[in-house]
Amino acid sequence: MSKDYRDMWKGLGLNIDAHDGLLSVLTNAYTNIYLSQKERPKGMSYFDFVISEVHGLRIEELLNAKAQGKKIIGTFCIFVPEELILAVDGVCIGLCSGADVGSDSAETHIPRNTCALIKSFIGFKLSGICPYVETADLIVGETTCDGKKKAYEAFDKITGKVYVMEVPNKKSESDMRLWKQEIRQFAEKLQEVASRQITLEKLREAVRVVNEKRAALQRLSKLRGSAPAPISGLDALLINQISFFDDPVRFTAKLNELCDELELRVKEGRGVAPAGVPRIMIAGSPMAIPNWKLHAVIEAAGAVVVGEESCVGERNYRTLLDDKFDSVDQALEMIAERYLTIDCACFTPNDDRLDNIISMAGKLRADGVIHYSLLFCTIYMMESYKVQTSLKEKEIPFLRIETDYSSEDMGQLKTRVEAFLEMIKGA
Ligand code: BJ8
Repeated sequence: MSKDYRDMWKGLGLNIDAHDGLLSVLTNAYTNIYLSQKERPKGMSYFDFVISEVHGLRIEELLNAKAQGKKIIGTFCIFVPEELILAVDGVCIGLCSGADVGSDSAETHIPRNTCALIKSFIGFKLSGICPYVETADLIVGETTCDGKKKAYEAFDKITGKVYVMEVPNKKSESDMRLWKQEIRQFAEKLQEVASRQITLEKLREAVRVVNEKRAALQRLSKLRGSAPAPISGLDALLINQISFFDDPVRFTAKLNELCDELELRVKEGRGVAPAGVPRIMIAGSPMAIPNWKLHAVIEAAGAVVVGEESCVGERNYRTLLDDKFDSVDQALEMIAERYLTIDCACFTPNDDRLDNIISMAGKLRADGVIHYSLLFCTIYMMESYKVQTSLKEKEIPFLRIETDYSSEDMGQLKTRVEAFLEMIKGA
């Protein structure tokens, strides 16, 4: 970290000893998993810097933004439209939920058999180690899975900042009506919290910024389809994770610079792993920062991860927002329509997701798909059976993994992944 931020953390009410412990674990994990990689693109140095300052400079930036009257809006789901947050001059931050932190305290509010992502965001808050939660003016939840829906009640009790958007579970006309209403209400809530009006001009600018960020992420995804892969899955995952909390304009510029470098690599036929190593695509539950577990196991076993069919991945940037609107009302309708194309497993039926997985596996030239569900994430665990059937029809090798954030099952995971890779190599 570039300087001592202790006073800032104390001012936010963090538990300094516990926070020091977290930072030291994170630094060690990052050094072992990330900095030990070979053939990393030079452009990754910016993203390394962002991680080194994740609780430092970025928090200072958020506090400066607050001092200028801007509001910090925390989110947990890609259904929350960043465009609307930017349109009230707000800052959109994906909150911490990817580490095994404070589980025991979390279990005093929610059941033991809850997915690690939910336990993590409650655990982070109860342990007093998340500066983002403390900085946020509003935390936006959503009625996607049952676990989150109910956990937000507990989270509101603990933080007093939660607002919940109702996401329908089907995509019929009446569901669309409900969702459009939710989008309008959310826009009103934001205007009230930020004491600013959403104007057509602001909305156009916000849509441009978010579309450009998503287009840069699409560009990265397309480059990963090259053989040999020009960037590791671990690095690409990190970039996707950072896209949720970095300044969007700066992030997009840095990602485009990195993509320029990767394009050169592709032209020269240079990759992070030799051509011919198994190319694996991951599908399923989101991998919130710092959840790097499965990618680390797969790439340590000699394969390369070429894509994530996940919210921290393709599901987040697959569709850009149509920017041809002439009024705020029309824009809100188009925002609602764009977001309801998201193929989260919370929908029934959700067959678009199956088509998207097949198409993605083809574009990325994946040799196999690993379906990843967090333990107790019922919706993705359930849907993995349909994914398996569709991939089988296309003769694409498939492996189902259910895990959490602990390291207890690392040995078992390693054995299963290695056996899967051997099967692919022998096919
Ligand atoms: S759009 S995937 S970000 S809801 S892992 S908490 S689903 S039990 S995160 Fe998600 Fe939005 Fe859907 Fe994406 Fe529940 Fe599963 Fe836990 Fe999950």
